[in-house]
Amino acid sequence: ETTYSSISRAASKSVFVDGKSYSEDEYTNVTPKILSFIGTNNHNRCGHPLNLFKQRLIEFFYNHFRGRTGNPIFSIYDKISPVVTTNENFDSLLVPKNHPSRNKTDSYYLNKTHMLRAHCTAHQSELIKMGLDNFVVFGDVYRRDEIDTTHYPVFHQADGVHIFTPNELELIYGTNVNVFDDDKNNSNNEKQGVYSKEANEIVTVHLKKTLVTMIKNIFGEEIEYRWISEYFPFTHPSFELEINYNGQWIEALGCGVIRHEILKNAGAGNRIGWAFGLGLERLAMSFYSIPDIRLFWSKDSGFLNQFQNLPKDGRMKYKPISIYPQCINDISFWLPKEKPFCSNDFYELVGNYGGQLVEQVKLIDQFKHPKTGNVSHCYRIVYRHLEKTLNQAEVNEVHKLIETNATQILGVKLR
Ligand code: FA5
Ligand code: MG
Repeated sequence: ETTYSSISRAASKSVFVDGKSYSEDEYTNVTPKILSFIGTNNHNRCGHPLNLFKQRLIEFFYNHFRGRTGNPIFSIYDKISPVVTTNENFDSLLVPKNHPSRNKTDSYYLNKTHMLRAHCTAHQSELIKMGLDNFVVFGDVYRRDEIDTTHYPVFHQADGVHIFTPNELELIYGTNVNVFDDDKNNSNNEKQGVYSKEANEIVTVHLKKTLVTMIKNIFGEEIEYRWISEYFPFTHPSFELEINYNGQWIEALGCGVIRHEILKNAGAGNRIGWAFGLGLERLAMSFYSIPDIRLFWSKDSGFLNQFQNLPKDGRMKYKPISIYPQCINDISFWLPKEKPFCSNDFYELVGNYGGQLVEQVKLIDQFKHPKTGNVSHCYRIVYRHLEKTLNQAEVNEVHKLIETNATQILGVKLR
């Protein structure tokens, strides 16, 4: 990393991201590799498991929170640039000047004032300043971290905020609630000094109930979960929600009652509210049984294809793809005129004769001859062995078998 980035730094003196330039200084530690992830936006790519999972979360927030006229009250943001100021990522959230997350060893800096967001919470203050009370921000976040099956230097988060109107608190509580405490110094493990015991209780219970409902809504009623007390500079009290997946507890999200000072600085000093931040990969990995976080970056069609035709509310168990390379062979034929032909028959035949070697089959082209009216289909068959590298000769043998049987059984004529 050191040599690579110092070479590029010596050559340019500026970092370019999204058409903007940032002059380098002693803080600059982004690498070309890290910068190359920006703009990929897996969470916005149709058919990507992160996108499917994001849609489930959006659906939950739209349906669960509705205004008096039945309209969804949460707004969704998923196209905010990951380049933020250190003020947005840290100061606006009351992160102390000496907090370890500010270190160059932990975060990616463009320079002293600009960085790649380390969490989506970086946008909280700005959005509240804009007058928003209910929103969820989806985005890619960047942290200097090791790479293993559950950690990657780029991952995605969803950050939600819900700020209560006085009317809403009253509706929940049944009677008028004082948001603030008469004794401002009355802070303890359970609450911030400024807020009243009742308001703090209502918001904490509402927060936990919402997030558990969200998790159950996605994973099913049976999902096992537990709350853990946590610390974040920007919330108090703070919690972490863990879910049990295959006997293992995984950290799904962090949350808490927003620090009053943040609301005050953003022009909402007369209010109380909650916030949470969750890791999209972590939850999507459990949901779809994806064993390795690196797979989210896979360009291998064996990975992405499995999610391609999945309905938005569908759940599936990811089938591990082999590490061995694919062999791709196409087959084209004229359909029989004398009997009906259906693609599923061909898929089944390919399965019968190709067996375990076939990873995917798909119709990639069809053509109707303008004069004869004959119809031809072209299918792409992707072969891949689970335990070894296939050679073309082996594949050809199976492919030949499929051709012969398609001719005999289905009555097609090879082109
Ligand atoms: C945060 O990032 C806080 N901003 C969350 C928050 C927001 C708390 C609002 C309170 C209010 P944390 O660093 O724990 O917290 O990350 C949040 C979630 O992101 C984790 O629960 C986990 O699901 C996911 N996550 C964290 N680190 C990684 C990683 N290296 N790879 C994949 N997912 C990760
Ligand atoms: Mg955490």
